[in-house]
Amino acid sequence: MACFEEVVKVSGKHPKPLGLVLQYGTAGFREKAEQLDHVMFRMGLLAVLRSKLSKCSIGVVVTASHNPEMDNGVKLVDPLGEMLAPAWEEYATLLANAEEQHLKTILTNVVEKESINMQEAAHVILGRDTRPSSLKLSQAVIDGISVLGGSHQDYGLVTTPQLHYMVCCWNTQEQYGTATVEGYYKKLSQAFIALTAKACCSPEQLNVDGANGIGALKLQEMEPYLQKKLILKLYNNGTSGKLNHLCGADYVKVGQKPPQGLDMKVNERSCSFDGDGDRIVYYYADKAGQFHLLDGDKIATLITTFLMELLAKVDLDLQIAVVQTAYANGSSTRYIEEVMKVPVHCVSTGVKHLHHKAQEFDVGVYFEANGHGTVLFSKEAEKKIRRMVLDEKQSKEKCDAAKMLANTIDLINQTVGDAISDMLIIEAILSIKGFTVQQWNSIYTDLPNRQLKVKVVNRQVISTVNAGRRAVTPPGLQEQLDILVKKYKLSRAFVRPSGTEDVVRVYAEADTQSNADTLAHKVSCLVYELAGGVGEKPKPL
Ligand code: G16
Repeated sequence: MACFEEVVKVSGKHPKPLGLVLQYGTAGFREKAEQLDHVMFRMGLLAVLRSKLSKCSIGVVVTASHNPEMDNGVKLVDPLGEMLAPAWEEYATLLANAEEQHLKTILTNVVEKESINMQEAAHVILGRDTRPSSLKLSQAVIDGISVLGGSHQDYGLVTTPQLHYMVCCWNTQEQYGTATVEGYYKKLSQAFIALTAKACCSPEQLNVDGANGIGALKLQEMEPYLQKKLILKLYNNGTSGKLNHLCGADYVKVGQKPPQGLDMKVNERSCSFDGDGDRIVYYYADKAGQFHLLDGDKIATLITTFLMELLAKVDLDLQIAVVQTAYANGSSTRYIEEVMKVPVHCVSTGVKHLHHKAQEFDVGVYFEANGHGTVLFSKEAEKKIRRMVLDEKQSKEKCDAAKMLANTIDLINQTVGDAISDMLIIEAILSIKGFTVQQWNSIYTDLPNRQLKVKVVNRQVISTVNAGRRAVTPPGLQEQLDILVKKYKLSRAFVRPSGTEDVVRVYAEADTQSNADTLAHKVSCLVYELAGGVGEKPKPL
């Protein structure tokens, strides 16, 4: 194909480091920023092909989210704001790893396999996080888009979920919302104000740790639209600290401790965003100084409780379900299934898997324990709810409940987990129910747990089945892990290779914190010994 000759020429400006092999992982490519220029260029190319095929705008986000500042990454966003289709993840990996001389062949194969009409127009929507490397890398994406004749709209600095929202707005002719950052602020803040109009109490100040990232910038921009209906105190806003360093949702969740730089008074509720604003966790410290974390599982439980109450009132026969991953605390799963009587489904780590599963229900609530999640309403469910709002024959109670559900639908970013949107829905629920963060926390008690990371030579030597809960390789690992787990009460543990960092993740829970810590440490040692650990052997906690 003639246009690919030009691609090969321009590709010379974005050379692939010889022998570098990367994989489209849990959330796209993640690597040290200096290794990614060629990947960005090639993802620009791929986005154009995907856009030609779908006849829709395709999104590209330059971010490495929770990873350290020196990393970067890229992921493609499909027409309705969802994650890229799995078959295309494979194309992305092939394209990223192709040596220069094979680039043309790989592109031609994709075009032929997918029967892409190269005469179609292509449009790509671009956004990036605040990493110092992101601007230059997004320019490489634009080079890729341009060389294949695609047009683009660069939204510049936006949170990842804002970019997902824009893609959905573009492809629904703005039925989902206005495709501007202001449109996003207006849509969410109007829904928040309407939803909380009859709230029984106005909540006290909320501390927000912005992870020194884009979420902090965007929350500051949004604040005026909230018309003082929510009082926020922003910390780690990026003016001095480093992105995700000693702060942010991942630091708080994994370390089970508050971020640095946040002044937390006794019992005051606080929350942390991650580096690209798609995750959120809440927490507080009690009088005794004990830290209490309200993670994605607690968020899912709060939101599901609220939705169940409204769904019971509207009585529309809508099926609700919760989707979690192996990291979900055992107590949360038990509470949702046994006390709330809501079905729970467990899928592999990665929002793409949760999102997909949640689409099967009228109302699908999905949250990873790390605070990444949202709620999906099927088109049919949304229609029924909106119809009830306008139906004058219905009782006032039904109508009011339907209105609250409709406002909830508008407040939730249904394209992907969104820290800002999730924060607003949580704050709305707390004020409508008159709940303190302590009351929310007491819905159920988490089983003590610990997450650790182990460095190995090649993390792909560990492969897993059953949504990441059982390791099939290396031989013997799972059997020995099972023996360890049996030694502790209420215990569970698993290992899996991370899809975003060069580590193996270890998760353990047990009846006491000390047992969870010991189990996690012993499992880490197993991984170190059987999966080729590098550096020092894991030390006890
Ligand atoms: C990404 C994904 C999440 C996933 C997390 C960790 O989060 O979007 O779904 O839970 O990585 O994945 P892994 O354990 O495979 O490293 P983020 O916030 O970094 O985009």
